[in-house]
Amino acid sequence: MSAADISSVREVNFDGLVGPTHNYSGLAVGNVASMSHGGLVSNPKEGALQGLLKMKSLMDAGYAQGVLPPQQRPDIGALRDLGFSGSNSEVLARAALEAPQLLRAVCSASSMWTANAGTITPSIDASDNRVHFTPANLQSSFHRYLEPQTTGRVLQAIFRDEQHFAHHPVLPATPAFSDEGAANHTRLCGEHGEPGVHLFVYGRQTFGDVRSGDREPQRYPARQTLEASQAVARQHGLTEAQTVFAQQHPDAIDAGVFHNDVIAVGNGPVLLYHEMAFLNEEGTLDALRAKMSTPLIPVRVPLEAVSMEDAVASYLFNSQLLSNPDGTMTLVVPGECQEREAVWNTIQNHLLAGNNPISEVIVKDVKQSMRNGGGPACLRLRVVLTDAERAALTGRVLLTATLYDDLTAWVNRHYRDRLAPDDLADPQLAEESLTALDELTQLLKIGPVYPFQLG
Ligand code: SUG
Repeated sequence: MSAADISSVREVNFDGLVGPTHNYSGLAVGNVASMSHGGLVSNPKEGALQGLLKMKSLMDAGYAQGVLPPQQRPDIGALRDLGFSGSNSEVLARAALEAPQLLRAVCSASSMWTANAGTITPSIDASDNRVHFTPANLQSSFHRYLEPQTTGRVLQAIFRDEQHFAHHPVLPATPAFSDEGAANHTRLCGEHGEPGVHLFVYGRQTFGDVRSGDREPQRYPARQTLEASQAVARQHGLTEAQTVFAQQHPDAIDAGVFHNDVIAVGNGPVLLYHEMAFLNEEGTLDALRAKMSTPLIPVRVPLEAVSMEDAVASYLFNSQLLSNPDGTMTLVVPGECQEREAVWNTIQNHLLAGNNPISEVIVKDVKQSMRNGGGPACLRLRVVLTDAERAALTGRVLLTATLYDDLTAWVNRHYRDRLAPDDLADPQLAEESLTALDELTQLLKIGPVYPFQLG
């Protein structure tokens, strides 16, 4: 690629829209926020508007912003597969009575966290010069296992042009290949248009050498396996020289770090991470240094500056780290970082004042999502695209002022501002959700991506 081509390459952050059934059901084991907020009343309208505002302000600041639709919930088809029958209202009523935990699972709006939608390899790193996609199987939890089929359809609808985009199958949805997508994958490079090294972080290993028990988490599940990460790298044609596989620190998982993006974030040559992120910190950095063609800029936050409790509660590391044209970087942090003194001090005195490209901090309120354990970085899927690839996208998915206005009006028209766990069996909610998504597919011009079931 010529210098001009390299600079035409941009990272597009595709944020997931918060769906109309966004609620607090405490479904995610090992995710402290989700577990502790189960049972609260949610505000789906506020959640969706908070997400849209985040997208709008980043677009206004000059960053390329995309949007991905939510999935159809409640997933009545999943309840039918589990033996509930009758009309849609009957299915919902029976599930509410006989298996309320299943009803809650099929109502989760978890597809908003698009960092778990899949793993993406930019064309610059692929031998066939196409962008590669693998939807994550999310088999660790039932409510998220319901996502990959529709995720695959959405990705294939938007990234449809076969000349530019290649889609791979979801990995086998079994514990050995447990995959949670880009939340455990970081691409390190010079500029986005230069070749990158792919850091895959996993929590456990299934085959091969048996690891001693104390090197795996004891309290909470490890959601990513080495075997899954290796399979994704293989699908995308990434070579040994382009990949580093590192084990996440098991103590971090046990402290509530259920994805690597809760304890580390990378962008360009910068890797911002907490001391407890990797089991073998030095080995991981050395492996990256050996493979990268540009010097790695590690920004390490020690335990004495930010405790694990502060890291998990504030989601400091679930920030978006964005490149600016002048070579500096902007860190987009959730509002919760301001509420913890140690975290805020670290941002001011260590990150901003330190010898690294981070020169600005933007604070965003995504509280509705945060209460379910989803910060700014969970809400976005990064796709590095050339000019030609951006031009080849299908649908109206790159945010503009008009699309923002349309989406905001759409949310205001269709979303409730109050949803309690007991409301989930309301057949009216299912109808509202369906009507909203039907309209959304027309608004985004992405064609039929939902397996719509009407009553
Ligand atoms: O998988 N929460 C999600 C949060 C995902 C955050 N993503 C990243 N770190 N990239 C999860 O734990 C809670 C849903 C509920 O309880 O309804 C939930 O699934």
